[in-house]
Amino acid sequence: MERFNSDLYLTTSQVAELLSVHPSTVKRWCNEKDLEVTKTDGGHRRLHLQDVLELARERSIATFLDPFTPYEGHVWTAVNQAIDEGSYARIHSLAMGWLTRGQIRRLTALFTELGRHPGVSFADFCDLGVRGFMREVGETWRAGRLRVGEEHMATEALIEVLIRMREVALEARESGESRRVAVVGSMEGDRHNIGGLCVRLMLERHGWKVFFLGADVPVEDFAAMQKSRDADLVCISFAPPNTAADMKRAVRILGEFYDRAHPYALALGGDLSESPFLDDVELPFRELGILGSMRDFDRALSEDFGPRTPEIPVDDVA
Ligand code: B12
Repeated sequence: MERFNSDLYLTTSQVAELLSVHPSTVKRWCNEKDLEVTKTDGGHRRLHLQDVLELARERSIATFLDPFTPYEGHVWTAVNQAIDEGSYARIHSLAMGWLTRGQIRRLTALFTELGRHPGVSFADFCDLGVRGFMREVGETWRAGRLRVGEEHMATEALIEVLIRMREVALEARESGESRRVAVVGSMEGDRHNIGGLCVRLMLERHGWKVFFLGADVPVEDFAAMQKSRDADLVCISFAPPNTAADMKRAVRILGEFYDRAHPYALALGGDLSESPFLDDVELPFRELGILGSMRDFDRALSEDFGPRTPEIPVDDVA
């Protein structure tokens, strides 16, 4: 019985999902002895991952584990731990191992497959998967156990993953619908742009049209782009060396440029240890606030925006 606790024994529905076939097909394979079946004490069928993958190879059925040979078992366990327990520790340790051994294609494939897995929300993928891993990369670099070049390889790999995911998302989207417009970028002086890429993709998944300005964008340019594109939302990502004071300065400058003929909402976010108190700043914008995660942003986009463009009554702006 003990061996059925192993993560590598799959139920028939897990096999069906992995191979993208109907569960009745898996049962037929079991009955016809194409797959070796082991039964639990309760009489339920269990199939070993390696047997399943062997059958898939014989029948030219692709699975998301194909790029990871011979580590399919490790990836299967890590992905399931992320989905079932919300723990990305195994994903991160696999990714870190491949990074330090220079196996960047595997690292890229791991995050690509994780990002497109139906059991992983895009918000969790960003907050727990990408941010969690990059934090570990940053800490390992600071501890002197990772070279700058390796940190850069990790960054480039994750940027590639986010761009690939975007292409798939854009292809899948119906064109012609009326869309709300957002301007997204990182604060001037800040060269970190993965957070901004997450924001762009989250908005596009919510059906927004996004003007992505990249990193190190002068605050005045956010204001100018908002006006020229008549954007409904401006999103600015913040990370060190910027501080809470820089965030406050950005809000003040945007307030000075605010034109009530072009109302918009403002969302600030990113990796700042302390957030400024904005209570004492006059805010003409409809504020989405300072959001620490994609999960919060996802919720704010669904709840606060509803189906239509936000409008600020002129009286509230004066
Ligand atoms: C990659 C990286 C770099 C790369 C960036 C490349 C690139 N193209 O982005 C490079 C090498 C350029 C770099 C440079 C520097 N870096 Co750096 N960097 C990192 C690292 C390892 C990862 C950052 C990252 O991509 N995270 C992943 C993203 C997804 O996370 P995130 O930005 O937090 O975004 C998430 C949320 O915050 C939120 N979010 C973000 N933006 C927004 C916006 C909105 C609107 C919303 C709603 C949400 C939201 O959603 C995202 C998903 O969860 C971090 C380590 C860490 N702890 O993060 C250090 C880190 C941030 N860097 C650090 C430092 C010190 C620097 C440098 C000063 C180093 C130097 N001496 O030159 C320079 C600064 C350069 C500059 N002017 O910006 C320190 C900061 C320490 C501190 N608190 O002061 C860190 C923490 C590393 C460390 N452990 O010491 N860095």
